[in-house]
Amino acid sequence: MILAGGVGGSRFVRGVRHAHPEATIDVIVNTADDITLHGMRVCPDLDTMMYALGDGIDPDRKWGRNDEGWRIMDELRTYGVEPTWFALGDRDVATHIIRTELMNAGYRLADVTAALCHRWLGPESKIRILPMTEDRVESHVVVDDPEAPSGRRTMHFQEYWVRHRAEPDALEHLLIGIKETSPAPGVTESIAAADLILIAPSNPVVSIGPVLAVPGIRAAIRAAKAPVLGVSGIIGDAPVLGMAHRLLPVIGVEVSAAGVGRHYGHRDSGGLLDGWLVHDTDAGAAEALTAEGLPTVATPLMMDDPAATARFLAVGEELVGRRA
Ligand code: FO1
Repeated sequence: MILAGGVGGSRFVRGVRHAHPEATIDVIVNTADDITLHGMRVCPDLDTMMYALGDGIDPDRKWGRNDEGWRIMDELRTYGVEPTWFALGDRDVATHIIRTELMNAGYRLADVTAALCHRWLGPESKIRILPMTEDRVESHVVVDDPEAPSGRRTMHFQEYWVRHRAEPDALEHLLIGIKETSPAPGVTESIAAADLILIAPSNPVVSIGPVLAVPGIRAAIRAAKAPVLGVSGIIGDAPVLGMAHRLLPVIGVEVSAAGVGRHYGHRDSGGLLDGWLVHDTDAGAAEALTAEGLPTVATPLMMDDPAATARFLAVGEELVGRRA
């Protein structure tokens, strides 16, 4: 069982699949990045996971469909319809239309996701992609805005991330609606039944943070019989992918592998982890965290290909006492 966001998460899942070709793998995916645009429900992390595992992802952008066209966006732009800063490709739009239609017809997001995955992963797939919740929850970011009456402005995470490229300093990260959410069907059952729980090297604030904030998920992980292994997405003082360094300070976490390891914490001291993997260059952090009681190993963490990911996963499994 894996907790994950989109780009880094899907790369990690491919490595886990490589390491365990026959295993049943449930992936619990962040949905707080989701957004409704042009009347369509868009679920970026679910789609990135689904397209990447189904070989339909654009290899350069790392989101959206490969062999994509942009005629719908061009047409919307010509009409002057906003937002034009969030690009929905023609092929990708088909996914959003189907999702929106099914949800409007009353189907739950988990069922819709399973239906979409039927195409991408096949009917016999042993990978199950589960949204963290069925309920609407959105990541918002608060920034300074001298022109706003309060001097601050709150915007959807996608506006902060895509439109503003995470450039303004984030003052706060809000998860709107999170308290009213509950885990999607299958999520807590999957956690309880897992024989290994993995926290992918995804953004700890906007990808893993929302999953853990769904009431019931954190407690289910703490109560699980399976060992919990986390993988740092921060190498040195920078994220391998994305812009986690722009948001970690907002939740008071140092931008380092040690900072994120302490943030997730050891299971015995109220945290989640039984083991933590950091990159080779963070050997000092591994020593410090191990001395503090969180078993940590430094090993090459680059996910250049699934085999490389599988290699560091084996190191982590050994650390938490589960051999492949
Ligand atoms: N990222 C961008 O940088 N620009 C875009 O226009 C954009 C559109 C988009 C459409 C569908 C989708 O599934 C993802 C998309 N992304 C885009 C990626 C997405 O904004 C983020 O990378 C994730 O939400 C962060 O995990």
